[in-house]
Amino acid sequence: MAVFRGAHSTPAGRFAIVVGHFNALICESLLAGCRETLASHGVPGDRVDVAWAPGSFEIPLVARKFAHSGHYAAVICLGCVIRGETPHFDHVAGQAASGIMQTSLATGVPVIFGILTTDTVEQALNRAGLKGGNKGSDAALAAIEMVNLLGSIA
Ligand code: INI
Repeated sequence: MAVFRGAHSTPAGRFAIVVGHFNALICESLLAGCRETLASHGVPGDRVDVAWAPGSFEIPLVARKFAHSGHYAAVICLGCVIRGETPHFDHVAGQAASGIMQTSLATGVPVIFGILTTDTVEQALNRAGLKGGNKGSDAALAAIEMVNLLGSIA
């Protein structure tokens, strides 16, 4: 029996980050956490490309372009959708999640869901580093784990 488990060791390849600029301050914190965690795991800035999308709804299309290019080991999606701020929360959050999953399955490239979906700004701030945890950092770790896991299975 073989057991495959992705390590958090330095992965090969380039990484793309797609970040929404809606709720920009929170997204900047997610991006900083993501870049720091990539760097601390041996992925320097010159192996990372970043694209800014208008909002979370547009993130999957940009992620798809990166994933289709064949130039990236993983694509990390970062954004922030706050329920209290929009009556179409469910549409934006749901379509972002669904588009990210479709992109990953269609391309075979790990596309990581690092989009905060919260009820309040306070919850979003807490998950963007204010209280310690940073979902951008978690997303970077998930990307590293997936790249190493898929590499070990292949
Ligand atoms: N986009 C977000 O990323 N977060 C939000 O909270 C948000 N709100 O509140 O509406 C949001 N809307 C914009 C959306 O992602 C698209 O950019 C827009 O609908 C244009 O297609």
